[in-house]
Amino acid sequence: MGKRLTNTTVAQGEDVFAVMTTAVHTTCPYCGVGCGIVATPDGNGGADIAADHDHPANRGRLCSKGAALGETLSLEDRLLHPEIDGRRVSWEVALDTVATGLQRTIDRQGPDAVAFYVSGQLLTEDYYAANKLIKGFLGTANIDTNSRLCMASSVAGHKRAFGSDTVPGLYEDFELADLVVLVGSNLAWCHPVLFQRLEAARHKRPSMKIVVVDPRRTETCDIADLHLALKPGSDVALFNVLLAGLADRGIVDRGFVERHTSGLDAALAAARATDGAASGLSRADVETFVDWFARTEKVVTLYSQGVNQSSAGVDKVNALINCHLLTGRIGRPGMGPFSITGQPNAMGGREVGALSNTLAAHMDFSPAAIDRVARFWRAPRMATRPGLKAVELFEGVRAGRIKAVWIMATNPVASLPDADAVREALRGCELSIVSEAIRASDTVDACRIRLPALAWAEKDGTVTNSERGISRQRPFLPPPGEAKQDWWILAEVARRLGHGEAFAWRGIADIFREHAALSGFENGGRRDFDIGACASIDDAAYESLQPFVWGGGADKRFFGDGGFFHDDRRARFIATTPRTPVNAPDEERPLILNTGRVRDQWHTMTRTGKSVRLAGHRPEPMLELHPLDASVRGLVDGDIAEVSSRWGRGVLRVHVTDSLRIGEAFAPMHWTVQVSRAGRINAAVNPAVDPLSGQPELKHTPVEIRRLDMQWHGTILARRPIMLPEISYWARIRGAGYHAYVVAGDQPFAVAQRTLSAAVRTTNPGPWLDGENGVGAVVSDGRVEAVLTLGATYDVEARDRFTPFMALDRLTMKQRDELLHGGTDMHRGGEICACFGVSCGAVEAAISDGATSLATVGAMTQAGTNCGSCRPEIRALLRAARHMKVA
Ligand SMILES: Nc1nc2c(c(=O)[nH]1)N[C@H]1C(S)=C(S)[C@@H](COP(=O)(O)OP(=O)(O)OC[C@H]3O[C@@H](n4cnc5c(=O)[nH]c(N)nc54)[C@H](O)[C@@H]3O)O[C@H]1N2
Ligand SMILES: Nc1nc2c(c(=O)[nH]1)N[C@H]1C(S)=C(S)[C@@H](COP(=O)(O)OP(=O)(O)OC[C@H]3O[C@@H](n4cnc5c(=O)[nH]c(N)nc54)[C@H](O)[C@@H]3O)O[C@H]1N2
Ligand code: SF4
Ligand SMILES: [Mo]
Repeated sequence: MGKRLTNTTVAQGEDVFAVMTTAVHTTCPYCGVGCGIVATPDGNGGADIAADHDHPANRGRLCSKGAALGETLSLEDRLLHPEIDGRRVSWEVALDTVATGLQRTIDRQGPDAVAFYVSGQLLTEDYYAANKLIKGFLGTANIDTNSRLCMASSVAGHKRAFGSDTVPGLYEDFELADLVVLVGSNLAWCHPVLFQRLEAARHKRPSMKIVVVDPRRTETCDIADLHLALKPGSDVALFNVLLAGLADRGIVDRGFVERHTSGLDAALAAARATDGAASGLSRADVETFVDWFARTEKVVTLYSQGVNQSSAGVDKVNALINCHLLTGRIGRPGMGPFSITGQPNAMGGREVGALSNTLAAHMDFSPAAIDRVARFWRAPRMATRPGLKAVELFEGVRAGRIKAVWIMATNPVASLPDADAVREALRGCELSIVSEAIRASDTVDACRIRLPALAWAEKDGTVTNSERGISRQRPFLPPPGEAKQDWWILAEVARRLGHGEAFAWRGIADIFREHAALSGFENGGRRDFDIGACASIDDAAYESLQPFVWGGGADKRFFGDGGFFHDDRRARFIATTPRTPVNAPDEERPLILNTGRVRDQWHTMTRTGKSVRLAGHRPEPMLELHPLDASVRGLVDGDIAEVSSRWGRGVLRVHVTDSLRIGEAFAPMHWTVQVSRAGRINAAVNPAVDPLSGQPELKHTPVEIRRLDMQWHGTILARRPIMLPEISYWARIRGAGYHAYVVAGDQPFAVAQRTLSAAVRTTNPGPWLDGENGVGAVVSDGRVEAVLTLGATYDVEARDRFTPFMALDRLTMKQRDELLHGGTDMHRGGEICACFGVSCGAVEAAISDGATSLATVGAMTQAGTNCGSCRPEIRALLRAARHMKVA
């Protein structure tokens, strides 16, 4: 359990902790599923975290990340006071500096020299405040959100098809469907609770079919009846073939098409002209897919970043929506296209209009809407045209067109493509401001003015999940240090700029009511988003607000009977033509780098990176490669390799796997400079964008990969952090009461031994003991302070072998000998179950002792019996064991 260190400015903190011990119903701060959580503070700065059994999104379920939230609450890494140029300042000074800086920039260069870069991890009320300030009062729409990297293509695709950015369906549609098509979604790892719901539904109704469309064989494929490992980027070709195939078989809902749509002929002509071979799939597999789709009325097509993060992202979205329009399978139980959102409040961001090309309350920059919003806000300086999109926004900063940039709740130096250029842009910017919860991140390091923000456990407001469900996030811990909620910071700056009246909210409920009122303002059913009824709720009703889904008819779905939001109320078929990605592989860079997520880390690891139990699943930044691509490059599992592109490079640990297609590599997006020297893969990632949505092509970068010759590999476990010398590769891993480092380098072995042991001893003093096989340790008063092991090859199990010793307060002589001989064998194979800390080795042992199912493995080891996120991996081990037996 994470403990809060109280500090001087939380003088009253002890008392506050003492009163805050009742259970609070709140919402998970991670993914867009939006699970309900019950948090019970322990009176000591920590809290017990449990699933909310009554929340409609999860009904008692949580995934490994949600279940580990209690481990992320400690304050040691938090930004607790405002800072300017590394010096602590008062809020007065910080806010005055921000306000005068923004004003001076606007006076000299005009409002377009100012930009905000915000996030789907802001609460709706914070998000609303940021958008109102810049678009209504500073006079520019240069506000974009990290959701540009996440679902901008879906927004654009929805608008083209429906005339509005509407997600038509509900989560229960996955359970009601007879065919679920998952396109570019690793649901098992990225939306685990929905995956569990899907799994449970299919268990109940085994006739239900699941198709996964993803170039990689992911854990999600574990429950797939058909995995279509298409060529990356070729989704439009596949869905065009589907559209033509459906039309040819006469699977057309003529009534729906005639009454509610237009544009079918052009779309069908484009589909018929498509070369199906472009997807690289076998004819038979495509035929099966078309057949199943044709034969099944209840189809849901769920899609995510494999669709959105593409230079053809919007076309991919429309190509798949076309198939649902043709068959009239939309907005009815168990049917429809479903864009699953990533962040907890990606949908709230859409509602407040925080993309640079949208206005508040699902409005656009049409003259009527600009006028309407300006009147509602009584805005003195309304933005009148769209602003810059994320990638261009930071190009603007780098080129000096933008002189002042304010970043809130996102880490662009790690998460934007061509990330070195982003860092350079921020370092060269006159006025770089960051509102952040933590003290050290790649972005915080690059910004001059740092404003401490409240984090999940402390902040108050609402979020909207992927099914349009609005839930409250409620504080259950007192505000630490001088940290403030984002809306307050914005309102204080607004007041200093002379707009006090428009930002004179007394509290969070005031903002929510204003946001709700705007959604209903002059709406009359012309805009999908209308929660105008909430404009009059009182503070008590806001406080006790229960989760609710906005919009749709009685059954909460949109478009089952037409009613689209184009002026003629018809949906549009969009003619889509496959095209090759903007930057294609060539001789120099023949491989395609795909990037994405792993099960137990969240984005740039500022929170999940604090959890010991989440550290075990994927401890290092792994570069996955197909065996053939590895062997021609002389690479084997565990090697260190450099990935290089036109934009930059990364250095990662190689993992060879046939779950990838030949010619492709995969790297996780999570590692930053804080946790790995060169694991920050976005330094290499392609900044090309979709021409309509501006969403970057994060899944498709031409790269070359080469083996780096390492003279030595090593592992360090140390109670206190180490300042490592310059070496080729390192990654830091969280342990219980210690820090672990895996290291590798190209200097001579003896040099490494000397410099690394010196680095260890600088912060972990005590008597040094030399062991065997390259092991050395600092053991003081019988307790291990640090242990270092170096060898010529990568020893993947070293960390597991030494971990048990760090839990001991005093070593026996036997344990000391064991340590110096190279550790113990208890934890072989890394962790599989984060909830109970069960290793792969332990699961394999249970299997060889006779476990044959999830249930028996669970009974013998506890693995998989809590959150269930590891069940696909346990099943894979069971399958592997069965294959071994057969073979
Ligand atoms: N554990 C965890 N969960 C998360 C997050 C996290 O950081 N960690 N982040 C959240 C956020 S913000 C988001 S946006 C979601 C993302 O959730 P997902 O979109 O499910 O996750 P990704 O791993 O980014 O990408 C999904 C898949 O797209 C595939 N793909 C790549 N190229 C193509 C292609 O051309 N076509 C197709 N069809 N597929 C392709 C990749 O191989 C990958 O398996 O996850 C959310 N949930
Ligand atoms: N290569 C590659 N890159 C990607 C992706 C990919 O698939 N591949 N996916 C993209 C996607 S979909 C996304 S969503 C982005 C995510 O990328 P980011 O948004 O950059 O990632 P996070 O680590 O979630 O950053 C959130 C930051 O906000 C801080 N924070 C948390 N709560 C608060 C708060 O209440 N207020 C303030 N002010 N700060 C807070 C956290 O400490 C953290 O530093 O990454 C994108 N980048
Ligand atoms: S699925 Fe996991 S990460 Fe997503 S909201 Fe639920 S508990 Fe949080
Ligand atoms: Mo995302």
